[in-house]
Amino acid sequence: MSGKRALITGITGQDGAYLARHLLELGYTVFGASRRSSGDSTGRLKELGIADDIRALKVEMCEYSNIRRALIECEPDEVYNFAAQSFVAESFAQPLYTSDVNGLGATRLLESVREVAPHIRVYQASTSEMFGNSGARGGLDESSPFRPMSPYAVSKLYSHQMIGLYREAYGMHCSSGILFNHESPLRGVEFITRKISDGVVAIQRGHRDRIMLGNLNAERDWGAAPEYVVAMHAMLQKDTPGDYVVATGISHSVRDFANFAFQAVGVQLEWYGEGVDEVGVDSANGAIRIAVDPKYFRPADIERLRGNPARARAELGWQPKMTVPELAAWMVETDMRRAEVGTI
Ligand code: NAP
Ligand code: F7E
Repeated sequence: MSGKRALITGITGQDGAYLARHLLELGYTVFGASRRSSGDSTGRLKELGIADDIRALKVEMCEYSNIRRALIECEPDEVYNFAAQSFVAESFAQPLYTSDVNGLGATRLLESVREVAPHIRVYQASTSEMFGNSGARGGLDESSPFRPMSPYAVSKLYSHQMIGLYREAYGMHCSSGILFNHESPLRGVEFITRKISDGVVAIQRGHRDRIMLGNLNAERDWGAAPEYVVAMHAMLQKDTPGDYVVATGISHSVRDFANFAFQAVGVQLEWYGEGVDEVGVDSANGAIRIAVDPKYFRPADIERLRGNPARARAELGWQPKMTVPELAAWMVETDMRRAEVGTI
C-alpha cells in the first residue's frame, strides 16, 4: 500500500471517478475537489461505489484562494488537474469562460503549488485537440506540431505550455498527458460515443426513432477511460517528469462508432445519401436510425486524430487493450442495464 496522498480536481467527471478508484486500489488517500453545485454531483463516484472513500472538498478553478487553501489542507504528494470546461462544442459558445477555467485555472494551480509546496507532483490533463488537423497522414506523437482548432484546444495548449514552463523554470515535477479521446459508460451524454450508446438504448426501448448527429466523417482515436488513468498515474511515478501521448494508434469515424453500437443490439446499419442528407438505416426494416442535423456542426472541426503512444509504451509500460467495438458494446450494454433498472 502506497500511503500517498493525492488531490484530484474535477473528481465528479469521468476521469476523476476512474482515477480515484485506481488510486484507492493502490492504497492512496484520495482528496476529491469539486465546485459548488446546487445538487448532488457525485453520481459517477456512487456508480463506482467509492463516494464514501473520497475526502471531499470544494474547489472552483476560477478562484485562486481556494486552490491554495486546498493544497495546504490536503498536503498531497500528487495533484491531478482534471477540472475543465471539457466540451469542445461549448467552448465556441463560451470561449472566455473556457479559457479562464482550463488555461488560467491550471496556472492558478501551478502557482499555488510553487508557493505552497513545490515538491508536489502535478499531472495536467492535456489533449489531442491541441494538434488540430496537423496529423492528417500519420500517428501524432509528442513532437508533432500543435494547431489548435477551438477555444478549448487553445486554452489547453496554454496550460500545456505552462506545465512545460514550470518544469523548466522552477524544476517542478510537472507532467502532461496528451490524451486522445477516451470513453466509458461514465462519459457525459453530450459527447458523441455516449450520445450514440444512450440513443441506441432509447431506440431499442421504443422511446425514440432516431439519433440526430453532426459530422459523421470525423475520425477519432477512441480508447477506454479506465485504462487511460493507469498511464496518468504512471507518469507521476517516473523520476523525471515529461509529456506523453496516450492513445490506441487506431482511428475510426463517427459512422463506424454508430455501426459498432447498433451491432451490439443486433442491428445492422446501411448508409445512404451524402452531407446533411446522409442517413443510417436499419437493414432489417428500412427505419432511419441516424440522421444529420447541421446544428451539431462546429465552426471548426478536426477531421482526423490518430495518436502514436510509442513513448508511453516504452517508458511507462502502458498498452491499450479494449478495441472500439468492445468499447461501444460495453457502453450500450451498461446504458441498457441502467434503463432496465430505471437509473437513466
Ligand atoms: P468531464 O467529465 O467533463 O469532467 C470535468 C470535471 O471538471 C467535472 O468534475 C467538472 O465539474 C469539473 N469542472 C468544470 N468546470 C469547473 C470549474 N470552474 N471549477 C472546478 N471544477 C470544474 O471531463 P473528463 O472526460 O473526465 O476529462 C478530464 C480532463 O481531461 C478534462 O480536463 C478534459 O478536458 C481532459 N481530457 C479529456 C479527454 C477525454 O477524452 N475524456 C481527452 C483529453 C483530455 P462538474 O461535475 O461540476 O461539471
Ligand atoms: O466529438 C463529432 C464532433 O464531442 C467527437 C473531449 O473529451 O475529446 C473530446 O472532444 C467528434 C467531433 O469529442 C456529433 O464534431 C458528430 O468531430 O465526442 P466529441 P471531442 O470534440 O473529440 C478530446 C480529446 C477532449 O480533450 C475533449 O475534452 O464527433 N460529432 N456529431 C459529434 N460530437 C458530438 N458531441 N455530438 C454530435 O452530435
